[in-house]
Amino acid sequence: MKEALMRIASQFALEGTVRSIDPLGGGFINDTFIVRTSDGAPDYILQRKNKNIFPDVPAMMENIRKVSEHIGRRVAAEGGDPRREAMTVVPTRDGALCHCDAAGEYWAVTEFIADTVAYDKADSEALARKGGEGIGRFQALLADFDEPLAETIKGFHNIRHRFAQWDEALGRDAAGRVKDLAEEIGWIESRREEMMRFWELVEQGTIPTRVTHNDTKISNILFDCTGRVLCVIDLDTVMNSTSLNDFGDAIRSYCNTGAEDDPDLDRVELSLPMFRAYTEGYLSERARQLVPAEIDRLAFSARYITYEQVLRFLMDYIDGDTYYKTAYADHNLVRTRAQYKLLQSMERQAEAMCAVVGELAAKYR
Ligand code: GN1
Ligand code: MG
Repeated sequence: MKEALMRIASQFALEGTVRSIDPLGGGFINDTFIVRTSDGAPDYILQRKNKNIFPDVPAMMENIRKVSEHIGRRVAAEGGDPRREAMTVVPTRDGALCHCDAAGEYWAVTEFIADTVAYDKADSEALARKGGEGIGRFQALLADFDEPLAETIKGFHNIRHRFAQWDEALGRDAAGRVKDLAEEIGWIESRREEMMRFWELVEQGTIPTRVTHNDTKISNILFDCTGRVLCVIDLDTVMNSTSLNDFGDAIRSYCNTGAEDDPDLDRVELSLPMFRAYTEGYLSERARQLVPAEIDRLAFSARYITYEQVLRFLMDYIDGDTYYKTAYADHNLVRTRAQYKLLQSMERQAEAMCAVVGELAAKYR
């Protein structure tokens, strides 16, 4: 393994001499390694990209390069350090953005940003506010990005596309589980129209399409040692969609008082103080650039993304657990129920969430 990794690393235009390569983090999708070098050169992140999830890795890397270079230029223009406040994609010695090995696996390298702090969970309002500022700033830095981006996962947060997959999954009933899921399937079907109405606003252009990150959990933000947001990482799913999805997915992960897969549903609620904190951070960076149609649906977007997550977990359960890694037999069903509990909590607090958005949007306009 070690030698194989060394051989792969040697394909890339790294500075210095490679000292060691070790596994890093516990991502669900890619395999990640840290490459340590000597001679004062930077260290690097080496990743095997999951080609089952990302069918076109070169196109994905091209997205990441374009977006990172754009952020880097904006940071430099503001007097910041693009090597710390933006990702840097390191090409292969032939100038390609990824390397395909003999087994057909795709590898890519970015510079490691040293002396940073990252969090697994947003456990305070102060941190939630900073996370909101981080994603708000990320979107703001990309507001003038006008190059085409590849759609690396088709219809990722497009509920019309998800319903087409859903209908197929129900028809296939690959694992023979549909007969036991009448109640859970009803959760999806009873909200189908409401969700389509939101998505039609995106399709009609009433809600604009922008550059979106699509995985806005707190662990994808690097902070510096003083606690300042430095850089948003994990750009694998950068695409064009509505910024509301990035907001909604952050709320889904930051504001849940329980775990995403909490077996104890009493622990799962939407925390309104955390919602306020994230929203305040986000709108402090973004309120002036959003159109009224976006502000008006900001609170709803949290329900939209949480609903989509219920659908995706349940669909994977129906398919026989082929997409998400699972830790035990009914994991996807437990995740489905926990996310549904969160959705219900958001529905109950919908009015209060809208009031928070209204108040903070007025404050930062
Ligand atoms: C996947 O593995 P992770 O946490 O980066 C998924 C997200 C889901 C999330 C649910 C490419 O992300 O969309 O919200 O699991 N990413 C992909 O935990 O499908
Ligand atoms: Mg991710």
